Amino acid sequence: MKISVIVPFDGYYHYLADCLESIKDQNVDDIETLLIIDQYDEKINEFINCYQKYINLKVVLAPSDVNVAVKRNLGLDEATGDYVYFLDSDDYLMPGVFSRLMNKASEENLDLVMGKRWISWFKKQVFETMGQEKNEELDRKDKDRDRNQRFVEKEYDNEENDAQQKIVDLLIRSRRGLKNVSVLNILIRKSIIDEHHLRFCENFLYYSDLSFVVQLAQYSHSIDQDLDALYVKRKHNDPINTPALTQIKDEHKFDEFIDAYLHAISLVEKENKIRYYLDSKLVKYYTNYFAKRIRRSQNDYWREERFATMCSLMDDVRDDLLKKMSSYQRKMVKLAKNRDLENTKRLIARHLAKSKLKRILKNKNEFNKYLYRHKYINEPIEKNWVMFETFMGKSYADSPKYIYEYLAKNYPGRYQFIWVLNDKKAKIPYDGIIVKRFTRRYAYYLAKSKYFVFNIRQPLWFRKREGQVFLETWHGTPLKRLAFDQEEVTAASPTYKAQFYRQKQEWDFLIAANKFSSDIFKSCFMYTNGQMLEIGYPRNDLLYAPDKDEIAAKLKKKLKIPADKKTILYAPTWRDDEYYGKGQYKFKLKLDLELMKKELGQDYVVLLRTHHYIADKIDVSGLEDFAFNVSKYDDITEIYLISDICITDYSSVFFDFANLKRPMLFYTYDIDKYRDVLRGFYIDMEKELPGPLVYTTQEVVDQIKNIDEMNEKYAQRYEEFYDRFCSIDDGHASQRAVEAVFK
Ligand code: C2G
Repeated sequence: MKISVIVPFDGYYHYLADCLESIKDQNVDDIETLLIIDQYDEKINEFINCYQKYINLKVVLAPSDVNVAVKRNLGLDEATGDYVYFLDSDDYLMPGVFSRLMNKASEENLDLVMGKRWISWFKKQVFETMGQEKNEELDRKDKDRDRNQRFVEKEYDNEENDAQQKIVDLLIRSRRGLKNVSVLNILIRKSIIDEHHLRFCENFLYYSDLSFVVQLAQYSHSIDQDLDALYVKRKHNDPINTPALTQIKDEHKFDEFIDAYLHAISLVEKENKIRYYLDSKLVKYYTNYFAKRIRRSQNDYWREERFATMCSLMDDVRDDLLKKMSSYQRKMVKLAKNRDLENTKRLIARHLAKSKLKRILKNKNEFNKYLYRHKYINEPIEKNWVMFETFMGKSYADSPKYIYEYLAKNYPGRYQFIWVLNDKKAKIPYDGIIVKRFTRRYAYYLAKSKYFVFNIRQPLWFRKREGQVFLETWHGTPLKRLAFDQEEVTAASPTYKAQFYRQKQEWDFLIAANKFSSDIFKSCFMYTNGQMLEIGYPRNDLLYAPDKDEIAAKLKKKLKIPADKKTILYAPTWRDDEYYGKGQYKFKLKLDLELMKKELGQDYVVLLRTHHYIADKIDVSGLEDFAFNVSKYDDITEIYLISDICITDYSSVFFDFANLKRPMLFYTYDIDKYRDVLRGFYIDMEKELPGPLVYTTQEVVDQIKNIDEMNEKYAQRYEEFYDRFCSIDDGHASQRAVEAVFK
């Protein structure tokens, strides 16, 4: 039994490797892969040459710039298998898909065998290393997940009628909305396609699957599903630069959607159950999605021509279908049949208000957002209010702290300061008002302050008003690839590129500590809208303070660190793929503290400092006189002052610590994964860092025991590193920031 796998290539090369690799991993002989491309170029040739060694890969050249439907049809023209299978070039398969589907098809002599679709943001390598448990958790959370389960568990008998019901259930009914009716991950008996001359409708760019699937449902006689045959449908996490078809915002999509629906229903009798489910999905589309457009769209087109179109479609909705709908849906259809726009608008407003109220009552933050949007934002902006936030209100630290102190000291009485701090008992100098993040007062100050000094991104629901000024300080010179420079986002918030794009547009000023950062920020944040302040880091001003030694001595005392011991700071960063949830990352200490104490305890103590994303607590019990957990201490810059040596990994910590010209080591036990799978770096760590990369605690110990040798070895590199990354810092960056922003 032979399968023809039809892969229309969409031009995004970095997805293609996973796709072809996953076909190779299937380890099934009788497969031909038809890759339909619209041009030969060097890159595609490379792929072809590489994969032709492993799989039976045939390339079909399509005319340039044709849509998916044309490409799939070309694939069908060339297919010689007993079954065909559609796989998109940006998706990939888990091992065993073909053998599972083929076994089922041949054992039960089926026309169609479906697998399961699993929606994921992650590339193959990451998805595979996440483990079954994590994937299942993601699957449960994913709203778009395949809902076939309940139909698979449903009992069907073998009567023709029931077989037909099962086909319609699995192919159409189980999909969320008409737009998700799809040919993907189905083994399709080729003779059905040939006998009925099935082809994709080439007029459609976005919705060509619908009528093809409707015809499959009509002409097939048997179907089954194997939920272990996993097809990973990849969401693109850069909808700005590499959008998937579903992410493209196109004014004509609606018209095509309606045309595709009309085409699909023209293929079936009015009484056919396929029509029933298509209509049921159309009513849901109208009442759930289209209704919002009637209410909210700036464009009257939705209330005029498009409303008229929907009304005429609602005329044909059958009464037996309406009986199964909710009362809101029934009323909507009735009003549409009467062409009553005014009452439709009222009904939608009531319906949306009700669901909003439910949301608000469930969650206090929602109410605060509501006040922000509907009340506070209409009040005047207070032109001397300045709002500061670092690390989501977790600490009084980083550049906003130093800018605040400079402003408060040098312009007494001129400004009203608001600090976002989640700890109500926090104490800060000068007379800043403290507000907790996402509270009602937070929403109030967010709407009315004139100035903002934040070191991470602003909340997604913030809308900068005319007259407000946003200074983004960011929080480190970039080592790890960021935002749009990241090929893939592996972290817990994969939508972050799309969010970033909108948020960075509100930044009037962005601080870069050095030229290296400003060059990178332009590309990684696509930051061209505001003003780059290449002025050094305000947070590093303290490292040049004339009284820094006294400050250090006081802090050492306050933290009860023995004055006669030297200190080793260990400040690692977080790992993108190891998390409990958004902003809640795992961390397992890989330094052997017992060994360090045994070998170095005579002269040194260790300060342990986890990144603010880390939810795990480090256990130092039994080693209290050697290891001090300083993770809760607000400002790491102050900690630098009391650290004689710094051990870090891929954290921007080292760019700042280098200002002190003290020794550094890089404990990079997982560098290959971090660099090659998770992030990628902007510099070559092996060649450019001002200290050794070490991989075991023993190596850490050895380097520290021979610290003079190490310093000598890296002296030249340290100088170069300092010149490149620290030379603007001189203790006056806060002043420069204030002069640029608060003119
Ligand atoms: N930090 C800290 N303790 C750590 C690690 C980091 O206090 N153990 C602080 C430092 O000020 C550091 C900042 O958090 O500069 C950012 O941390 P990174 O480890 O560099 O990671 P990330 O938050 O991903 O920011 O351009 C910089 C990047 O965005 C990195």
